[in-house]
Amino acid sequence: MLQVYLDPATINSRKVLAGLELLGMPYEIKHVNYFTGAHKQPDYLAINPNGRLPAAKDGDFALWESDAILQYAADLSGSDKHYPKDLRKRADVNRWLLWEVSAWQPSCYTFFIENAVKPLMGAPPDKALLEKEAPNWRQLAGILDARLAKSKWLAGEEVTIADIAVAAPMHVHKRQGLPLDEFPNLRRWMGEIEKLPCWRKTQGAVEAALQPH
Ligand SMILES: N[C@@H](CCC(=O)N[C@@H](CS)C(=O)NCC(=O)O)C(=O)O
Repeated sequence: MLQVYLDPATINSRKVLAGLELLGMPYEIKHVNYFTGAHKQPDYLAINPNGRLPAAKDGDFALWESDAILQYAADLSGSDKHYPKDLRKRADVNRWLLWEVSAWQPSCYTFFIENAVKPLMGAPPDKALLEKEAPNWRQLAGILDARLAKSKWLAGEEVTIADIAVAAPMHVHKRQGLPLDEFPNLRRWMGEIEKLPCWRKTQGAVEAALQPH
């Protein structure tokens, strides 16, 4: 069984948890406490030398990068529905995964740290940083909004691992202070994500992990 090393509070951990649930892949959670810095300790660094969450192990095979974990799990599960095998459909999903990790996640991450994590640790958000990031976030959200005007899910009429990966960076969007209401298609899609059993099932762990530390 896949072992996943994570803290459900974090964006990329939530992504892996919800993705595995979507795929119906069994997994065992090894909790690594983000707030106490357990991801910087030698035992975790031996699995992921980046000292970042999450990571996974399948037997003696260790894997890090959350989207790579999702792709691996999807291929293990053989799900054509959630990770299509058709060349163009798969390229479309892969495109959103790469965009998420290179552009979308770094932007959402600023709002996550400043508005969701820092208050839990008794630190004030950096307002100047948030203001600086806001136009970039709006530009990226506009790209998603335009795409989501055309179909129910990011890659068409089926929910794929791309939807989970792109939703994860805004998984606590209210706490993050993200202006979703300015983007009706994005707002509609996030509502659909929040109704998915895989999302709902992993929400409790997120809320529990986001208590004051
Ligand atoms: N590209 C990596 C990013 C991993 C990452 O940045 N994880 C965050 C939590 S969401 C983390 O562990 N941050 C701790 C740190 O940077 O020290 C992935 O997708 O797995």
